[in-house]
Amino acid sequence: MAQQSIDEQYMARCIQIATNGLGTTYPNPFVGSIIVHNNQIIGEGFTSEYGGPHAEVNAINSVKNQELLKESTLYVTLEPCSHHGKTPPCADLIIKKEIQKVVIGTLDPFAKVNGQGYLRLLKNGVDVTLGVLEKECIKLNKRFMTFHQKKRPYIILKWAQTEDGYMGRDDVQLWITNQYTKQLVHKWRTEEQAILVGKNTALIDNPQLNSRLWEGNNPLRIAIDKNLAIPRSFHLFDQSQPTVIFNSIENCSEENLELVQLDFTQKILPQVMDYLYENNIQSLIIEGGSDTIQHFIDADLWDEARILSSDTIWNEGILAPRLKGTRTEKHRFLNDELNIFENRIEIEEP
Ligand code: AOF
Ligand code: ZN
Repeated sequence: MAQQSIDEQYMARCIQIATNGLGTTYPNPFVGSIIVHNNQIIGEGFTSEYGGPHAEVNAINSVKNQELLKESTLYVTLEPCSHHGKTPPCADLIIKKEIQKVVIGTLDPFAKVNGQGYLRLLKNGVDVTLGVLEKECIKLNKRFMTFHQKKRPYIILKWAQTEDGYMGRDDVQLWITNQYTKQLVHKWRTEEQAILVGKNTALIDNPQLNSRLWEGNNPLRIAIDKNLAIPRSFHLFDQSQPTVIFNSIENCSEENLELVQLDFTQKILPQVMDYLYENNIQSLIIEGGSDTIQHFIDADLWDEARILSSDTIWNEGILAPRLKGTRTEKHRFLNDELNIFENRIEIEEP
């Protein structure tokens, strides 16, 4: 088999194992790495929880016979780091272990690395191949990449709508989808670093915005509530997880609660983005309501929409948000009996 295709197969395995880290490594990217000796995988690793070892370290440590490293190739989805952060540089470890060949998916846009890990390997005589399955490796860490390139979190819009395009009522909370999709949404919540709703959704639904139906981390809860109208008895204030309320009133904070004052005479979404960037929030899922989501769409502040559509007809209610001029992919979701679709729409970079 041609070397390129062999490299691609091994890189595909790296991508596969990297996803084990999704939702646990923030604000670190989740990376996958394998060690190949004589066409055999002899070690594998993925990024540990935040603060823990990187993928390459875990892959190297998993090799029983460390002597074999000198004759092995290390594959990794992201450029090995070159800086001292919470952990020492992976590039130095690779050099120390005398690994001769390294195959990298894509460069790390983080300012402290940004090509320097790649260069350090080259300068030390390592045979480096760059850009294997590059598109896939960039997509794998779309959150981390977007955060560093656009200086804002990766934004996912999520809503459920009826077949005739309604998503709710302004007085009561109604369910469009079912227990299976609810669980799916909780899984999605474990994957993102923060979750945001507007005031109306908070008032009508009194949401908990946690991941109680799926094993994993809870996201940072965020609400936009100009006049602090959400009652303190609501779930958002139960102190069960860190919560940020953007408002116009005062600046004070309590345990697990941050009241962040914005200037409501100016556009607020850029201010929200600045806050999230400064606080290293790399991904955000927005769960409503319609107006809040529409504001993000109108400001072109989104990367992906996940729309759960059921075959119910309401004939009235609050209209679901409208996306403009984007590529749509429609998937039949769950099984035929449930009649629920997930449309996943992603903005494609030129
Ligand atoms: C790698 N392999 O698996 C990951 C990398 O504070 P630290 O030491 O954990 O470093 C964090 C930075 O390291 C992070 O911003 C990103 O640039 C890189 N992540 N690098 O070689 C990995 N997760
Ligand atoms: Zn590293």
